[in-house]
Amino acid sequence: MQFLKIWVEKRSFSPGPLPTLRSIFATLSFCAVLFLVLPAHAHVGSPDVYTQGDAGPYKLFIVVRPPLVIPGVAEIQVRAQSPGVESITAAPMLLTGEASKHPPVPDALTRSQTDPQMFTGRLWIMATGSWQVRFTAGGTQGEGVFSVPLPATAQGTRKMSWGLGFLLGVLGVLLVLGVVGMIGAAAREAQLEPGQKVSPERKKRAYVAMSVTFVLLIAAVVLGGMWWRAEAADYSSYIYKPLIMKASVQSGNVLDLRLKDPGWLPSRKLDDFVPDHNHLMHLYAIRWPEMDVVYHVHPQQTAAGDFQLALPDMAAGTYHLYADVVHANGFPETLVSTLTIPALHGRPLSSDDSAGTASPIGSDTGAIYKLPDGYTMVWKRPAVLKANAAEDFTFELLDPNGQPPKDMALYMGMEGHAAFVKTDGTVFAHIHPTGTVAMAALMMADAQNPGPSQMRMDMPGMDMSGDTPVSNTVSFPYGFPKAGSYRIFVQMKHGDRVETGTFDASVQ
Ligand SMILES: [Cu+2]
Repeated sequence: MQFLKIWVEKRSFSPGPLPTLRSIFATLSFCAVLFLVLPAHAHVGSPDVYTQGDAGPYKLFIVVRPPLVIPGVAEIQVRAQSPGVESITAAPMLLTGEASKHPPVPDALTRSQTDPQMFTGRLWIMATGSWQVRFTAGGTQGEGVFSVPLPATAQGTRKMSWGLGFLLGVLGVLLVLGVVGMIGAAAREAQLEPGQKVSPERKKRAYVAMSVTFVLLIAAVVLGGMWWRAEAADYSSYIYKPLIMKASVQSGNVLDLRLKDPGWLPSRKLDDFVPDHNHLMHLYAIRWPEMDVVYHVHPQQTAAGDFQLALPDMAAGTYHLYADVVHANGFPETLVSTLTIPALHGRPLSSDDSAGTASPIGSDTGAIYKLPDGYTMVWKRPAVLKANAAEDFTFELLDPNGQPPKDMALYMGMEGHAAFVKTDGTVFAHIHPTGTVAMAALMMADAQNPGPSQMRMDMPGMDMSGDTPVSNTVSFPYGFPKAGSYRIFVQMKHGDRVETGTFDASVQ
């Protein structure tokens, strides 16, 4: 199991030579008010984990909102979708390595007074790395366990607001002047009897004391500023930076994707990817800005940090590329690039590769999407879509007679795949019936759970056996990270054909 190396980096807040100052810095950084949001790992701009799965006999819908800074507090919401759940506990631990074998004492989640199916809690995540949260549900049908992978990284630096900075600045100046004044008064008058006059000698002594104090205080402020900036620079080197991906088309219409590490955790590698639902890399190419052509293809690794793909026929234009990979420790990343190409005549689509076309964004596609072969895909669309609200996005595929197709099939082991993409390009999330978690990471977490594997035939939308008939309805647990316009690409398979439905969503 040597390849299952962990990366956990002790952050600068771990005990160091200046524990007190460091803890003050940590506290201040939590208290600051504004923050900058930078790219999030696993998906783009969509760090929250939405997932559903079975803890033994109980079906759970889980939302984990990771902290913006590490160490930090992850917010947890669990909705029990089965009756009989009486208690849920949660324990954070690493996904791989020795530490994953020694779970900490779990925290009990709080059951809502008004909604007994709802449980909430908060968990400290102490270090950057590939984590999991192990949920144990207890109730009338006994106990069950479900573990959720949680990639934890510092995603940004909190910035102090102008108002708070100004207020603290004024208070600081008052503090310096106050101390100088007090030292001056002490040197001048402390040893005088009441009513005695101050001699010129004492006045002189007071001026000297005040000058020395002022110089010392200014030196302290300057040195403190230098220390603060050094700490901030040290911390910012731990803020997550995705691998850089450079895309080019080589002779023979071969797409070449070259990965480069911009520097982040020294332990991140370019050659430790593991397959996630059959492939090392899942690449979505979306024509931009129209978002009217989408490819879901699977480049092959040709060397460490190099992926290649013989391109299919492609329409001319600029494409946004989103490539999902998973490291050996279960840490997923989405790599982003753009590519501008003339019309290409390539190979026919084969294997798990698929493509779809739609009308350009701006013309709402509605809730019923008519596919070119007479089939339709229907979105059971809620009346209102709200940012950060956990939702089951449910889609149904119907044949030209409006009936469930008789030849429904799994597409890469699952009932469906969906990509949620914000029209301004700031959000991309590749989702499955199990939610936002990477399948490879979910399987690693599941393998460690006590008792029988939860990765069974009734895992939402998954069937490894191929025996059970595949449903023509698929649900994706997800929540839009912010308000705005999104396009959702949904893929389902019948026979040999992968259907790509396109839906537009306006989120409040
Ligand atoms: Cu997928």
